[in-house]
Amino acid sequence: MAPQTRRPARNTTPLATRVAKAIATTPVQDIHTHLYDPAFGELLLSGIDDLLVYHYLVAEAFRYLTVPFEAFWRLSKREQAEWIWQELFLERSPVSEACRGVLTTLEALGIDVRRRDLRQIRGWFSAQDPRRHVDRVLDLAGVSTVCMTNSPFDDLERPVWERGFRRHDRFKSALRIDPLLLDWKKSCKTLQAWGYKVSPALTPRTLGEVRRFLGDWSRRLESGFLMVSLPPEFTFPDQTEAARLIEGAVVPHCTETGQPFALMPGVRRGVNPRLRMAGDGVGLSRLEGLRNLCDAFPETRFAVTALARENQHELCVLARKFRNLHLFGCWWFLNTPSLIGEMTQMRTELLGLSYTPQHSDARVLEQLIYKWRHSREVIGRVLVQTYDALESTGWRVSEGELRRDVGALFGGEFARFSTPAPAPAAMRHR
Ligand code: RAT
Ligand code: ZN
Repeated sequence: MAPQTRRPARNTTPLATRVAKAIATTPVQDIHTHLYDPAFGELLLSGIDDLLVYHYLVAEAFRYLTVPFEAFWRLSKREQAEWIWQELFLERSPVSEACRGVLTTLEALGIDVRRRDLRQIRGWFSAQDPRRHVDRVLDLAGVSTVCMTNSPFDDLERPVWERGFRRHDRFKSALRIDPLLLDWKKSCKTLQAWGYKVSPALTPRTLGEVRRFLGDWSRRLESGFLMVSLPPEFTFPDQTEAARLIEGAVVPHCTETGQPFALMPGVRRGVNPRLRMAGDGVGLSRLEGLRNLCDAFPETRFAVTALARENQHELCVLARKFRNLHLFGCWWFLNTPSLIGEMTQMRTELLGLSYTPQHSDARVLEQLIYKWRHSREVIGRVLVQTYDALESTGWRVSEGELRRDVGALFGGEFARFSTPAPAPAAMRHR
């Protein structure tokens, strides 16, 4: 872009008000959720019982519950929700982030939380028209689009994709491939059953067939990118099947189709399997593997969110070295106000606006409301400090520039990163 001399007029509105306005009015493209297009029916979780049995809350309820784990799992969803409501909301104050999130959500929907009446809350949800409710929630959350996490290995969602359906234009797709990379023994058999000529040994023919599988599913989902979550020990290059499949099939597929590959390192699955989905933990990741991937495959774009707080600084430095690396979100145990604040400040200081501060990871439709409301509050606070420091140099930021910058953070920058590099002719201007 040619250099410009545009000096914004002096704006007398306080900076905090201008930032708050930009944050509140800029729609978010939520790049990682576990929500489903309404065409998936009951797979799109919604309502107070689903909000209460969220696995973040299950883990917290078991801090206090004394019953055997199995006794809880034998209950119906409704009963589990009642136990959690009793334990986390009535027996003590609901101060944790996940608890407060339920209340932020209810309050935003116009439900009076002061009554503490689960029956009345249930009544409110069952009175909603499901179709209109989806768009209303997305609008209330200030979210323009959500990206689903779609796995061909999921027996509940696969048939829906195979049958085909009319897509909701606000639900995008990412192709999730954890089983393919992390349990090749099993997924090899699954792929064989689906007609791919793969063998347990990762021969060139097998890798070619895995690419064919990825191609078929990328087309079917119209996926924007591929995703995998990884254990802390993952490294690259390596003799593990995951590393060899990434090199021989995933990276070539992503390069060929122009899709980024999102890596989510740091999850230790099943630390306490008795907690089922709530039983996963966190570990410090080795990031050399990521550095080697970025270095070896400069044409492939890697989007990364790591689960350990202690990995965040090294990741920022790595992103300064590799433009094919994009950091996103404060994932899972990091999605709490104090850590979002710390990470957003550090990322802004080290990376400017070239990252995506947050994704929601919502599993229940209405969670979009609190996850984005809470994140917007924290990101807003960090941005006020950031622009305040900037303006103390004498530099002025116009309202349009604030909107532009927030738009970049709320999805614009990820979209730019995800778009294949421009043709060389366009580079002449730089
Ligand atoms: O945050 C979560 O809900 C976790 O259970 C995981 O789904 C995690 O976000 C993931 O995508 O693996
Ligand atoms: Zn997730």
